[in-house]
Amino acid sequence: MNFNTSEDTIAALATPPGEGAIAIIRLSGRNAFAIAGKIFSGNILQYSSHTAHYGRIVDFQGALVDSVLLLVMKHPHTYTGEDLVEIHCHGGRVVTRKILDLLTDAGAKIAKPGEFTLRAFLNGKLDLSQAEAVQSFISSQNEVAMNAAANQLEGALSKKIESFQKRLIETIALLEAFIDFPEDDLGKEETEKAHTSLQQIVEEMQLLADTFYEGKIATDGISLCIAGPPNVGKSSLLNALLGKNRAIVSPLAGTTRDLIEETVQLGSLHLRLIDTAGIRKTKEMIEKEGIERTMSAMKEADLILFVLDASRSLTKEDFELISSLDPQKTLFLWNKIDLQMPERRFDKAEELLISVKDKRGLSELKNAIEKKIWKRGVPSKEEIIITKERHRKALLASIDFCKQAIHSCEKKASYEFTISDLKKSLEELSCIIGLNISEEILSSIFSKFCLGK
Ligand SMILES: Nc1nc2c(ncn2[C@@H]2O[C@H](COP(=O)(O)OP(=O)(O)O)[C@@H](O)[C@H]2O)c(=O)[nH]1
Ligand SMILES: [Mg+2]
Repeated sequence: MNFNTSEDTIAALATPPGEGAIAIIRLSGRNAFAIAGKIFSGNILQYSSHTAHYGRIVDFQGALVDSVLLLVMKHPHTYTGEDLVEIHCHGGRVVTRKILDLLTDAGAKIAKPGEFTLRAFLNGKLDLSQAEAVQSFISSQNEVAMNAAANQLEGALSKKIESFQKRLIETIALLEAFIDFPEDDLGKEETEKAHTSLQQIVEEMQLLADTFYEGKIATDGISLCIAGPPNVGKSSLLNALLGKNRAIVSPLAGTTRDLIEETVQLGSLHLRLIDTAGIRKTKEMIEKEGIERTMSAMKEADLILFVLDASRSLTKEDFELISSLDPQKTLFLWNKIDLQMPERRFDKAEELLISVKDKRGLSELKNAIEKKIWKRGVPSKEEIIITKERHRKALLASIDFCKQAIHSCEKKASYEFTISDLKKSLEELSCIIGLNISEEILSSIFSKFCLGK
């Protein structure tokens, strides 16, 4: 995707399209004031920065289009770092279209998705990881994702990356000094200092890279598959977790045949819940296909809630199935304890006693799901967690180069090799905050933004 050149003044609707109390149209670039001035009743060029003005938008024949509030913000203290105008008009499809048409007729270009933020990045208002955080913040589905994005937007991730860089640069400087003055032999103590420092950096970078586990859960959510034999209350449980009657519940075995998927927010988790066909031997074609789908849904799921009926004994088939499950990603639920407590329990597996009918054990179930997923606990508000695969890859590459540097340090190879590896490690970190970044990568990042941002 090609963005407009920085010579262009860009315009876009910054609020969601459709009907609303107000809509905001943004205009950014060197001619923003002149262009807006062509269709606004007031004299924009005379306004002071960061002031709001009530006036009329008129077409080129002088006919009234809308009464609006117009915000004037002069560069460099603006979101994009350029002159910026916001037109707060009535939130209708036709009126916003009309104003945008007038702006383009007056010389503005329509902005591509993410183009305002791209300009903010290019003008040094935000670094790349902060710019990426803008979209993550807007699209976050839960508080953990929102906090992670907020920290990143505030520059916490950038600061952390910069601190790694600073320490790498210090080590490079130490080694370079030795190359420049080889007669001053780098003492054993100093070599050890460099070695320890690099090892510490690697450890800390690895810890940060590992937070991608939490980051992915927060941003992508998790898939949770409800499975088990027929008639144990799987669909009833789905409905209870959703708080609505989504799936058909019936005393007849084999009622649910296809997968039923719904998303729901459960505490700190964004869940994709999947109800499945009960697993049993059957000759019936459709049910058979349903059971195959159950099996693949179980394989793909992050977590399986394996439901059993506490009021009936387990069959040989049930046992076979249970022993084939991965205990790492399975919670066993004995349902219908309103009828009877289960006869037997498993030795090592995690099990819970519930009654969907009486709503017993459901809040314990929610806690158990959260605990099972957030293996290290729910991330705190201040915690810096990475949420982008791009960042994780760059960190891992940086770690690899750093490890190579440590290795050549240990082998007492020439310091040139160590320095060269450390510089590569540094470059990988730079990519995260947006130095050394190709246009292609920039384009792929910003094109995922919503329009007008
Ligand atoms: N007594 C009792 N019956 C339940 C409970 N949960 C579900 N049922 C009943 O068990 C039958 C099968 O439920 P359903 O959700 O369709 O099971 P599925 O085949 O596993 O999806 C229905 O008649 C439900 O009303 C429970 O906790 N206690
Ligand atoms: Mg069912």
